[in-house]
Amino acid sequence: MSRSTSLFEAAKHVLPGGVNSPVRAFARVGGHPVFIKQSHGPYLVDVDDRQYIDYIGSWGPMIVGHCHPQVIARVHQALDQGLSFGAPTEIETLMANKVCEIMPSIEMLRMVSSGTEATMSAIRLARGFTRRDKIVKFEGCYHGHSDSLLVKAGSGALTMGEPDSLGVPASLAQHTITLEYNNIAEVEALFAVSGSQIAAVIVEPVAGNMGLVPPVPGFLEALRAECDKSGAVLIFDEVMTGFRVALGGAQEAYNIRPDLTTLGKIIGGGMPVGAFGGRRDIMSLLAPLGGVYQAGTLSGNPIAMTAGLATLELIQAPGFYPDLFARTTQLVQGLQTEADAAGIEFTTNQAGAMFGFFFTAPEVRYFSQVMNTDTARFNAFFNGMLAAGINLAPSPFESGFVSAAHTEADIDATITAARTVFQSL
Ligand code: HOZ
Repeated sequence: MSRSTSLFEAAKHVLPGGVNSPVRAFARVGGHPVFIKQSHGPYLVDVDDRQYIDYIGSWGPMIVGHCHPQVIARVHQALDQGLSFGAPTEIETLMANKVCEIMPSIEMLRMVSSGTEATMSAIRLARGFTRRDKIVKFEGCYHGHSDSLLVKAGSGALTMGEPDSLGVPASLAQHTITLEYNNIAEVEALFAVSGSQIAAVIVEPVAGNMGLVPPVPGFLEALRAECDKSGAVLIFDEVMTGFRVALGGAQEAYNIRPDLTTLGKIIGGGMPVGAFGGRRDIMSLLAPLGGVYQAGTLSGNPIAMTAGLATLELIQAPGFYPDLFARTTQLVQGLQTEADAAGIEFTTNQAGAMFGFFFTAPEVRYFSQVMNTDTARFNAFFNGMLAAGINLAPSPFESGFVSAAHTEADIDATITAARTVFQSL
């Protein structure tokens, strides 16, 4: 029995499903998760001393690669000063200034400890600002696990086959209206009837929790226009796409200015961090300035701020994004070529340094298409790649992430492994 297998058995006695986040349990793909003991650059090493080329990147944060020496050195320095003070520190302002500089739609920022906190708080703020209750989200988009947002959700919720969670009061879920992602007509029809009741539209501007699905031309523009007309707050959930699909996130890549933005992952450089920010008039309603309450013991934690700020400084290096995006394109094109050569129905999506792939022929733009892909084939591909030392997300409903540490040789090795696996399907 491998050490991973025995650790998983032990974990199941004390952790529900043996994990602290459902998708890690491999329920969707079968088999047992590998337990990781260390990482470096683009690689993970498991407890049985097997090395993997990693395309999860801790689900997005590790954009400069694992254990980047500059990030680690800065964190070591910060550790010597103390782990947490529960009082303001200078680095929180440095971080806020850096984010406002990179994303000009953000005029003020509040740091929190996770993406879920960021989206939950942004929704409360939008409701407080508009004095309205209803929110709009899109099927298959995932905005963390707060009650209002765990309705027809993506990511782990889809993995478990339960897009609606037990425990969410129906009286609360009724305020969440769910529309089809990329369906402009549906958005316009809803706002024509109910626009004046809607507090906020929250969207992953590039959907990353039903696989990767980019917005069709005009979709994000339509959201902006309808929010402008109705007075609803447009929230871009850029927890995944922030600093990932462009330095300035999807709002830069697609040139749409949201009212509020939620962030996580890269902004923490691998530490538990989230943030939300945006228009000064909206953010000014947040306690202690205004009547919308939000707080957190570890918010703005100095170690997390240090790891995040070090990462944000590294990604501003000239040439960082062109190289990263070229590597991602090399990967998706290589996978497509090998699938075609093996006669497998397969399609890929890419947004900057994020990618997705689906076992189906047509281009994927809608949630219903995602749900009609060949997930049995995905499972076989995933397990074949894992056996070959390639770590992909263990679900067809997640995205992949490339880091600046991935070399051309790493991508070539991945494509070579995929050739053999495709031929075996
Ligand atoms: N829900 C996140 C992925 N979309 C995080 C999964 C995890 O960390 O296990």
